[in-house]
Amino acid sequence: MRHTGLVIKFPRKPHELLKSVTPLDGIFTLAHFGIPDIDTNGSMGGWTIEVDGMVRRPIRVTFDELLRRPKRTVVSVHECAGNPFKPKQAVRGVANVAWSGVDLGEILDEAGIDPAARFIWSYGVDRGEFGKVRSEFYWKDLPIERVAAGGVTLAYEMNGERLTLEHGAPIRLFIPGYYGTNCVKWLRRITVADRRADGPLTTVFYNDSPPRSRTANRPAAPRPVWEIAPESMIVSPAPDTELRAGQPVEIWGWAWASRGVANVDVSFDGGATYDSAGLAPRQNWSWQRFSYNLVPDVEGTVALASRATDSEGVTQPKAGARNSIYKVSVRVPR
Ligand SMILES: Nc1nc2c(c(=O)[nH]1)N[C@H]1C(S)=C(S)[C@@H](COP(=O)(O)O)O[C@H]1N2
Ligand SMILES: [Mo]
Repeated sequence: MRHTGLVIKFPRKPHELLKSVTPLDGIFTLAHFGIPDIDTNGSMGGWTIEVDGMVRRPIRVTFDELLRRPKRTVVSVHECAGNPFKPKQAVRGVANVAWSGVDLGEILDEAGIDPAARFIWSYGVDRGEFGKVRSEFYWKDLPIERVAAGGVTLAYEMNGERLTLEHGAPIRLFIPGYYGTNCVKWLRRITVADRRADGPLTTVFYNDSPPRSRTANRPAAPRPVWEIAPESMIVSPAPDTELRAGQPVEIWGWAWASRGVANVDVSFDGGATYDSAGLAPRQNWSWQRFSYNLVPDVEGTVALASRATDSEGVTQPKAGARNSIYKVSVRVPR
């Protein structure tokens, strides 16, 4: 390993995420065991990905072969679920990225999936200790239906540039609508299985406790940290901006959710009351711009907040969740 131990490059602040597609130098990075020692100066053309498990015909694809296949691009939100030991903490490590590569579904079709298969496991080459648990690989899973729904990519480009080592060169998995933790970097192997992956990253870490139920006589199963919950962020005005009473100002930001955002509400009293904002439709799996024209009519400190609701009516909690409502306080001097 080139750097061992947890590597974190912190995300930009919400008010710095001004562009719809986040420039590469503004994208956060996370690696649990460090950055593996891969020679990215060479061509890496011989890097192979094994496809095995419940398939008719196990195959291996080299990086060179992937480059010759049809290139697909998907613009999608990329969000870190945050510290697995603090699942209720909102970290807001998020970016919007154009991912290019080969559709995983096309590769799996060639291998031929056994009808009894239910999950896709993916392995990175990195290994090490995280949270006092040793892992032989970074390995994760996703339900097979998610691949069928489209957009799941063996990605080798971000924003039209070859992947850098920290982001998973030469190839990583990208699953639009799923938290970053599932998007395995330095991808080496795809295994088709009939059960969830059995490594620490899918059993010990990254499972949310089930919602409490007083009626169930059996504890509900924990929920894998897969789909991105509805979330929104005010980009402008930035915290502590001085607004002028009577002067119109645009409150705008980004909203996203695995299923797409249906509406965004904005509050000027710290979340006590809300008014509906304008919302752009979703393109691809991208985040969506919301906007509200405010004419400040009170003086003092104003707590702005935004709240996204997805297409099934699920909305952001006030506090105590990774997708808690984000507030920005601004000043209206007298
Ligand atoms: N192989 C491997 N893949 C990984 C990780 C890792 O530690 N090892 N971390 C995951 C987590 S938690 C996140 S949030 C994303 C971060 O991707 P990025 O560094 O390209 O932004 O990678 C994911 N894929
Ligand atoms: Mo993450």
